[in-house]
Amino acid sequence: MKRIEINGHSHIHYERDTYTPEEALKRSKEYYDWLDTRRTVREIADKPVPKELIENLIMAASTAPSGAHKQPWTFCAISNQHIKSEIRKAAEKEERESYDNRMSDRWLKDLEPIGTDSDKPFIENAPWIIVVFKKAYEQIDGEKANNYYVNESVGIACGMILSAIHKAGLVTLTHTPSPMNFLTNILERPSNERPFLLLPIGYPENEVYVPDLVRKPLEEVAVFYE
Ligand code: IYR
Repeated sequence: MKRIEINGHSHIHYERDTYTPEEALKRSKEYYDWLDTRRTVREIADKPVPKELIENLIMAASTAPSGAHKQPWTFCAISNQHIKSEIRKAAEKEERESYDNRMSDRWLKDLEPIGTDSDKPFIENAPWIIVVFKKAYEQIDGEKANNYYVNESVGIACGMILSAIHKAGLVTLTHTPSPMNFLTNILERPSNERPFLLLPIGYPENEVYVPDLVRKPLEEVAVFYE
C-alpha cells in the first residue's frame, strides 16, 4: 500500500472503483429507487436476528464521518428480554405523559395520519433494540477530552444504520421517547453519554400496512445554483 507523510502524519493511498458517467448515473438512480422502498415499520416480528448481523449494522454505522474522527457514539444492542421489558415500561410511562399532557394539539393532529400512540410493543417484540448514545465528550482515564459536531456526527451514523438495516431486508423505526434519561439509568451508561435514538430492529410481521405517504418531489427539497 502506498503511503506518504503529510505534516508528520501517515496518509495511505485511497483506492476505489470509479465508473463511467453512464454507469454512475445508473447506479445513482438504482440506489435512490432502492432507498425509496424503505419505510418505517412498527410491526416487527419476534423472529430472531443473529448477533453477527447486528454487529455488522453497527460497524456500518460506525463508518460515518465524525468531527475530528472522534466517532462520538455508543451503540447499545439489547436482546435481553428483561432489559427490553424494563425499557418498554419506562418509555411508555414517558410517552403516556407526552401524548396526554406534553404534546400540543397541533402536534397530535400532525401525528394522526401516522397512527402512533403511547403503546410501544415493538420495544419488547423486536429481537433487538439498539439505543444510540452520543458522547458529549470523551472521558479518558478520568480526563475530559473534546468531541466536535456531536449531533451532526451521530445523526449521520444513524442515517447510515437505517440504510444498512434496509440492505439486510430488516425494518426499524426511529423512536425518540422524550425525555429519555431513563435509558441512561437502565443501561448504566456513563455521564458523558446521552441517549440519542432508539431503534427496534427485526423482520417485519407477515402482513404489514404503512401510511400512504408521498415524499416531496425534487423541486420542493432542492435548489440548484448553476
Ligand atoms: N416520540 C413519540 C411521538 C412521535 C413524534 C413524532 I415528530 C413522530 O414522527 C412519531 C412519534 C413517539 O415515539 O410516539
